[in-house]
Amino acid sequence: MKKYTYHLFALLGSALMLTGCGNQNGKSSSNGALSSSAAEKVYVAPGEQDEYYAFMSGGYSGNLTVYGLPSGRMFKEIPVFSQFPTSGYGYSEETKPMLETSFGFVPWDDSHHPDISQTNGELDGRWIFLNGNNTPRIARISLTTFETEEIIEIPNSAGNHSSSFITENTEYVVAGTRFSVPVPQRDMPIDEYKGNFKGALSFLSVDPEHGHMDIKFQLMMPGFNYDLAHPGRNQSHGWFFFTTYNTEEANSLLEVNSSQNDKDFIAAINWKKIEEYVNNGGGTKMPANYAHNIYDEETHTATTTMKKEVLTVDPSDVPGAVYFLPTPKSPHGVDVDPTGEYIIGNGKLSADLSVHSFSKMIAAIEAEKFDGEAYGIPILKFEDVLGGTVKSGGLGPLHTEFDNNGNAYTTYFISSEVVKWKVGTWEVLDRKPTYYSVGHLMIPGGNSRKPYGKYAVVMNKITKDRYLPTGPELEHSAQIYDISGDKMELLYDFPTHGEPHYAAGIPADMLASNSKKIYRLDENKHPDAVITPDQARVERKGNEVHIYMSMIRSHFTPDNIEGVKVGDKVYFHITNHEQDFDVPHGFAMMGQNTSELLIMPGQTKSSVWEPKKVGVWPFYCTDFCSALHQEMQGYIRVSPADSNIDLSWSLGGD
Ligand code: K7E
Ligand code: CUA
Repeated sequence: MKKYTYHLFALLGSALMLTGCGNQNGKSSSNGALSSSAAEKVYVAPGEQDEYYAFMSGGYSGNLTVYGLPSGRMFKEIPVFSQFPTSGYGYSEETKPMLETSFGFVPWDDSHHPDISQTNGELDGRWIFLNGNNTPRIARISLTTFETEEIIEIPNSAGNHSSSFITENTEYVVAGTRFSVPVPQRDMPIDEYKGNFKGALSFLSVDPEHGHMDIKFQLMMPGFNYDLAHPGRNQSHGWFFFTTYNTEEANSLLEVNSSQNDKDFIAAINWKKIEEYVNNGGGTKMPANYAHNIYDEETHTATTTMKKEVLTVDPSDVPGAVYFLPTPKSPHGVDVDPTGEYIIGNGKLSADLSVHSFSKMIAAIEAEKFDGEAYGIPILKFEDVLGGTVKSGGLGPLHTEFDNNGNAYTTYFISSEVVKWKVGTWEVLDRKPTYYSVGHLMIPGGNSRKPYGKYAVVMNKITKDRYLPTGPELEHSAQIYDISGDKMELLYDFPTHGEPHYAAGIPADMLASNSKKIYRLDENKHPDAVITPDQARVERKGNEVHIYMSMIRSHFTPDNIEGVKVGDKVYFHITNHEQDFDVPHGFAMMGQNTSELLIMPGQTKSSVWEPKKVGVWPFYCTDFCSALHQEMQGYIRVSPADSNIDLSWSLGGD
């Protein structure tokens, strides 16, 4: 109670300080002088649940975090591209293949842009996709298990940043390269970049039933940097828009050399046209080598397939498929409004936002009004495609999202604010500071046909004084605004994990009821599962020892094992026999060069241990599972390599 009162005071204080007045809605509070409308709006009482899920990318954590809105409470960190000892992801034998690439095992990445699957341009809550920037990969995460189910590597790509955005019916998830590179990769002088490097924009088809991804084609674009992307929707469905910078094709000191041109481009890609071309046998198959990793929910096991070929398309072979829209000045984000008519280029070195009109673009294309070409790709005239300009007075626009009332919200990194403006009249309606230096913002459904415009969350790059200091390294900070009224109202600050770039939000009721509770033991198809008591055993195969073990409150079967020798490779295959929601058990072996495993009810996981020292070594359960959790333990006796002690084990009771 004391804590709660303190919390309210703190909220009240910050709300007063930042908005300048307390009860701006005139909504009288039941708690008298102690509460503010801001505090009430984010307060989710004990036992109550949030209205929205928010999925935030982890940036350099490589993962995805799940938050509740409006409370800002973090529910889960979903490991995606990084090994994660909390669950054993990337450490267990079943999940190690998820992190395989053509470079071998890469247990980390830099994740920026989550995007939730859509049907008819509306969120459908099946999957969420996430990009790995560094070693180009796209992941698909199930929104029933909240686990990573698939990761596909993107060949010919480097800095997979204009990713992972999806089309209106999740036909494709798109992966665009940030860095152009030699294609195929080869040993060549860097100063021969211009004209020789290529920028691959990959379109990955998504199987509508299982979500499995496959690279349908790669469009081999000129050697620019492809920064961000968004799909067309409604009338512009069938098109995809990518921002570019460094159209100068500079290869050093880009800070200066890539800002020479007054305008860079937004590339407009008619993917339907290219799809048709490819379906009719167009494109060139190119040798490639990339990993496709799929996690099977029935066997709880991932497998890696190395793929050897990719279909490439030269844009000049498909007339009418690609155009360039001049956009000032080194644009970063590109965002499409819910109607699909307006394409907003956020020129990070300009003060104004240039809004392109899709219908004007089509008219200019039909009239063939071009202003030259670049590498055979027609350039449209800036004035012909300009739908409007937002003169906001802000500096450094990065990203825009939309509400369901025809308003847009743009973040300004340099002036550290979020600006609300009217789509169509370009009139600035409101502006609020952010703390500090905002990157993306997120409105649930705010990049779909159907935004849920109640809250906006901004994700900031700099934290400084927002929280108690924690040494030089601070977590990043997000702010949540109520955007349901005419003016935005700052409600709350909350720390985020890693560096969230973009995020995706969805109404809680679209996911909560589908969330999986347990894995059914009778559906467990793991080849090493222990389903019946007689399957608990230990087997030696040469110098491999396989321990088939079950776990239930509060013991392991078997628990004591003898006959293991130094130099053996010991595999633990462990099945959790619980069939109750939220009763995981853990497993940790002393001296093992991996992490613990956290095993969900009905699930089987394996880990490997190479004992290096003679002795009797304990293992134990890492998750406090019952009053007798501390009793959930066992021993393994490790004998010298040349010992002749037979394998034996106890099944309890002896
Ligand atoms: Cu602007 Cu990677 Cu989308 Cu960071 S990106 S903010
Ligand atoms: Cu099982 Cu603790």
